[in-house]
Parts: sequence; C-alpha cells; structure tokens
Amino acid sequence: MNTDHLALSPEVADALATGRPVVALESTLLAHGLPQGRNLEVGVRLEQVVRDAGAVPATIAVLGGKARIGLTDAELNQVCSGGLIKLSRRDLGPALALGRDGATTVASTATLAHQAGIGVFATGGLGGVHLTLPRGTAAWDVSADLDVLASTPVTVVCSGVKSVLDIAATVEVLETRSVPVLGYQTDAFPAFYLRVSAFPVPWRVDTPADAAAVIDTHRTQVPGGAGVLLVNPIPVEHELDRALHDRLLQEGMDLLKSRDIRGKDVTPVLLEHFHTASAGASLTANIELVADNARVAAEVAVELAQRSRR
Ligand code: PSU
Ligand code: MN
Repeated sequence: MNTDHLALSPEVADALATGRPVVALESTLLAHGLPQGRNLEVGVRLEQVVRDAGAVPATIAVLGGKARIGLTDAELNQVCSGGLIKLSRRDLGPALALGRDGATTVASTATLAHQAGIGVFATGGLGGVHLTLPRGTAAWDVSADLDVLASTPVTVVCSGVKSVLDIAATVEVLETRSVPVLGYQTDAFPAFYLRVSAFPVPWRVDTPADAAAVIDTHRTQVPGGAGVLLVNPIPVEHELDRALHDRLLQEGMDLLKSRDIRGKDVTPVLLEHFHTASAGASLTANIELVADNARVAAEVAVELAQRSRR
C-alpha cells in the first residue's frame, strides 16, 4: 500500500506529527444525509465542536482524485454544494484513479482515516443490516460499514444504527465479527433518533478515560485488527417522539417499496423522507446527535493522546 493518494491539510499533518488528538469526520452525512442549505453550517459546527473539546478536526472527502484529510473552507463548501457521488470503500479505487469527487461514508472514511494515522472518527449512525420484505427493501442489503469496522482499527463514535435498519441483525453481525461495542453512559444499544433500542450493549463505559483505556488495550493487546464501536445516545432533549418516529419509519419503508429504491440510495432516501415528513424535527435530532458524537470523540481522542504520551 502506498499513501500517494492522501492529501493531509497542514494543520492535520502537524497535529499527527506532534501527537496531538485528531478526530476524523465523514462527508456523506453532509452531502447525502442532510439537506443542502443546512449541511454547510453543520460541517462547520462539527469542526468547531471538535476544536472546543481540544482536538483537531479532519473532515474527509475525495476531491480531484485525492483523499483530502482535513478540508479547506472552499473544499467543505464544495462537499456541501451537491453533485458529489457517495463513495463506499469499494468506490475508492475508481474515484481516485479516475480523478473524481465524492463524499465518503463510514466505510471509506474509516479506511482513509486509518491510512492517515487517525484512530478516532465521529459520525451519526453506522450503516448496518437493512430490513428485508415484507417490512423493508426487496433485496439483501448489508452496509459495508460493518465489514470495514471489523477489519480497520478505528474507533467509530455514533448513535448506534438508524431504526430504518434491522437492529437485531446488525448487533449480531458486530458480535460475529468481534467488534467491541461500548455503550457510552448507556446499557442499551441506541437507535439513532431514539435513545434506546430493544437490545443491550455488551459493555458500558462512563468516561472518556475509560473509553480510551478500552480502545488502547483492544488496539495493542487483542489481535484481529477490528475497530471499536462507541455508541452515544442522542441527547435526551433532542430525542424524537416515539409515535412520530414509528409513523415515519412505516411511511419510509412503504416509500422504498413503491419507488423500488435499492443499494446506496436507500439510506439517503429514507433520511430525506424523515426530514421532510417530520417538518424538520428529525433533522434537528440528526444534527444534534452528530454534534454530540463529535464532542465525545474529541474527548476520547484527547485521552488517547495523553495515554500515548505517558
Ligand atoms: N450518519 C448520519 N447520516 C448519514 C450517515 C451516517 O447521520 O447519512 C451515512 C454514513 O455515511 C453511513 C451511511 O456510512 O449513512 C450508510 O449507508 P449504507 O447503508 O448505504 O452503507
Ligand atoms: Mn447497502
């Protein structure tokens, strides 16, 4: 493997060279998960949240056939202006070789973050196992995020998985693939818009220091090269009303079926339905949960940097 495709911003390169904490942020949630007109302010805010907690943000996207690790204002603007394709890890080779622009998902962001030497990454929700008929999409659909997390030593901080997924099956895959799942101040696996799902987490940590201790130990003493999933429930004041949530979910599933939506379009179409049909309530929830994950990720990155200096 070479790293000729990586273009680190001067700030991120300097932080990594001097052992300062860095948090990776993804671009698909900006380009495909949030509406244009709102996504840029979120991208800017996430970076500020990371800075306020004492870490350096590294938003990641592929622009002009280079993997940009840490974006300029103009690059973040470009990511949020529309027209970027959604790149999973399978798409990195084509996009880099053909000089394309694209937004990176959890799978591709974690891949590039690890190549750049960044160990902590914040997002909204991890991709997972999609529901199949009669409730969901027609085809078998399992996000590459799960495979990549099982084979990439990066900690992903998220609010669990979207309730548009089969949470039971997703939790089982994480177990099978030996990915440690840590509940952050929770005993329940969170369901994105909702703080709890019907499923418990195998482990709970209550402080950034404990999270860092587990991550450090897992990374240095447990073979297998899996990442860690740190799940942080949406802040209680922003949780979606359960009845509204259940209605949106049912409608979303019906929409997928009637429009025959498949593959990588499923998640963006569902999110867009939630945002428009809830008159923005789910949008606020989505933005606030990502911001809180960015804070927690930065606090954990700070602890990890301190540990490596000891
Ligand atoms: N979190 C959000 N919004 C998003 C996503 C995460 O708050 O849009 C994206 C991530 O990029 C994740 C993707 O990798 O959804 C999952 O897509 P798929 O199911 O096609 O793998
Ligand atoms: Mn899929």
